[in-house]
Amino acid sequence: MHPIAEKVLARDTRATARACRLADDRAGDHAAILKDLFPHTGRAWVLGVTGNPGAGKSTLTDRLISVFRKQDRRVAVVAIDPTSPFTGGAILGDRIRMQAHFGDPDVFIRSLATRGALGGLSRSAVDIARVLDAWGADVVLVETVGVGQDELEITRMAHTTLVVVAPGMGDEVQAIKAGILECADVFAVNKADRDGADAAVRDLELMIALGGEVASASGRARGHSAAAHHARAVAAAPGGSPTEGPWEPAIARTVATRNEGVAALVDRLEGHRAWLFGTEAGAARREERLREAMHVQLRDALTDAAVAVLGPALDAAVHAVARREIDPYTASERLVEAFRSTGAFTPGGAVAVGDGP
Ligand SMILES: Nc1nc2c(ncn2[C@@H]2O[C@H](COP(=O)(O)OP(=O)(O)OP(=O)(O)O)[C@@H](O)[C@H]2O)c(=O)[nH]1
Ligand SMILES: [Mg+2]
Repeated sequence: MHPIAEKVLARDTRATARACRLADDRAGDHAAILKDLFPHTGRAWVLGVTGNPGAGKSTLTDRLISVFRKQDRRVAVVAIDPTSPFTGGAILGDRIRMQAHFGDPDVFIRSLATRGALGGLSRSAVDIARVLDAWGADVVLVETVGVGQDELEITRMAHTTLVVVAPGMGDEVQAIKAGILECADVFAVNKADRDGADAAVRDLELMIALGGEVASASGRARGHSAAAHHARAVAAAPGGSPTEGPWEPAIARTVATRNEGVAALVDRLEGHRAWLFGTEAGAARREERLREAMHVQLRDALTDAAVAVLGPALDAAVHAVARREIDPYTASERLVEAFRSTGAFTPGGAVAVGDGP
């Protein structure tokens, strides 16, 4: 086993930070380390926390850390700095807001800057969450701003996605626009000490109801049905056993700064976890997510392999398309043909993964 992987499993903080950095940079032995760690992952509950800049994600995350620590769970936080004009100082802000937990050996906080490369951020976040899972985190909180493509990919990797909404910020509308409903398992209407919280809750309830109807109409019952309501009520009940049926997003009101509503929020989150891990519908959801993740992994791996093999041919194709000598569709088809003919791609052999025939 790679020495860094060994140290991560021994809960060495410095080696864990190092492994995170290597995974983020895709540098050094990152692939070997991740492969060695993978068999030791799968225990952690990955909880995504997303929402608009300033909605209160970090303040709420800090409260959640406290709740989980009281339950003697190990907590890891991946705070993603989008380096956007709105949140230029997010890393510093996050550090300040979570500093109470910095000396705690059972809390690991890691900030992650956005990479330029397409999909780089979500790739890094997935890998770092795996490192922290192997480190022994019971809960991995992934805080990410907003609703861009990267963020949507990150919410797909989370088991449970918490969307933090603050009243009067236009969040609600934003949420609908970005299709965040697809990803939201629980909404926190934070800053409930401010005007507009009731309206935000109503908007979300309406949105969830409409989302359910649209989904039912298209055959993917995600329901506003009585059964779904029942499932939600039972699943969200503390100590109650989850019931089969689709998950309907739950809503909690919080005032993160005053630590109000946090227990109820945790109940909703735990309700989703119970549903995800305790029902057939939840198992189906997990398999669907895993399949999506495999597709992304495969796409990346295939692209890397093809680019490595086709380098000059790819450049030539780009130039030819730019000069309108060939259309991009035909060019892509020819590149795929060329890649196949190199033998780098051998359908029979290359897919022989797992138990075999
Ligand atoms: N009134 C009120 N203010 C809050 C509440 N929660 C957070 N805030 C304040 O809102 C501001 C932003 O909080 P953060 O927790 O940094 O928000 P964030 O979503 O993490 O922000 P970014 O990471 O920059 O996107 C801070 O000044 C908090 O003190 C709340 O429930 N009520
Ligand atoms: Mg923050």
